[in-house]
Amino acid sequence: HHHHHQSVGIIGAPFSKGQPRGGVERGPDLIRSAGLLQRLEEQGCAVKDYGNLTFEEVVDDEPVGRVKRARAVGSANQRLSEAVRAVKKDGHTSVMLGGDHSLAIGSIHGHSAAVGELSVVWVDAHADINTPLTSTTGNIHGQPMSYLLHELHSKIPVLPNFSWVKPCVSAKDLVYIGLRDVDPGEHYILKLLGVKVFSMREVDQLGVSKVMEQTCDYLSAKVKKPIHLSYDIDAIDPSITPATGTPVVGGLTYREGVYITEHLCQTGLLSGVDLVEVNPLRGQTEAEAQSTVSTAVDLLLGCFGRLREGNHPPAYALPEP
Ligand code: 6HN
Ligand code: MN
Ligand code: MN
Ligand code: MN
Repeated sequence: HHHHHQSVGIIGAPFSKGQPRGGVERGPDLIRSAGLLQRLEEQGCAVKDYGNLTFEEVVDDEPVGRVKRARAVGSANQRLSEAVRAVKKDGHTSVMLGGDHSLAIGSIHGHSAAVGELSVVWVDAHADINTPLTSTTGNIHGQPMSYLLHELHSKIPVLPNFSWVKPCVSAKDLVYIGLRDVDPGEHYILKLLGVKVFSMREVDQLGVSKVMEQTCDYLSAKVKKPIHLSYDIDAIDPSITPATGTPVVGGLTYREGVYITEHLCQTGLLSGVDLVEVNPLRGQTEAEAQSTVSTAVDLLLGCFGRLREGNHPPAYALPEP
């Protein structure tokens, strides 16, 4: 039985400066407009909306080496970290609606600051583990995991507005699912640190149910840590979720994508969730933007108890004639 009836605390993070494309800052409001809160309540969750964060204007945010807009990204994530920490202290499962994936820095940092050591499940076409020095694009949304891992601490240069970031995740507590566009430096890091990776090849080979079984066996081998799920919408195949900044062919089906959330929900360990990189301006048509947003909503509903077989409230009683 898996009726956890969790309480969910939602934080909107309309931020796009971890990458160059405008529009991703509209994600939080679009996902809310598609009915996320009502539908979570209908399936028995207590929901508190903490609203959207506001971010300070940063002037003269010149590149630091190759890294773009470090000051803005550092400062936004510091705010987000405090906000997620507060949501966790209030007793909710945190849901961070992005925004671009650089926001995982603050979301995971704040989550860990509140609850201690975490398991991280990163569902993405990309590994987002470039260091500022391996990145070829300079976009921080391709780098967040590098700032968070203890094992990479000595490889991270000092960046303005990043001094608050303390590594808080161990490589053995991280699992990737859905990878299919990994840079050479990232691939080297994944091998060097022995990170558990289920790329699309393993999804093909094993099927999503074995991938999730092995993910959870691996993560709970020693102690069961709270799980942080960082879900990049570009993990899903762009035929379903085209409205995103860095689409990659050959992704998860809608059903595989939802299955991942259902399985993690049933562990009872899901403690924080990110849903990032929904960018309505990257859709060719209104319908493409809509299918991307509605898939994002369905992934979040799956995280909080929605079952495809159907659900009913615990107190449901048949009407008497
Ligand atoms: N994302 N590996 C590329 C880079 O710029 O470092 C792509 C990153 C994509 C990031 O989708 O969150
Ligand atoms: Mn029950
Ligand atoms: Mn991605
Ligand atoms: Mn990503």
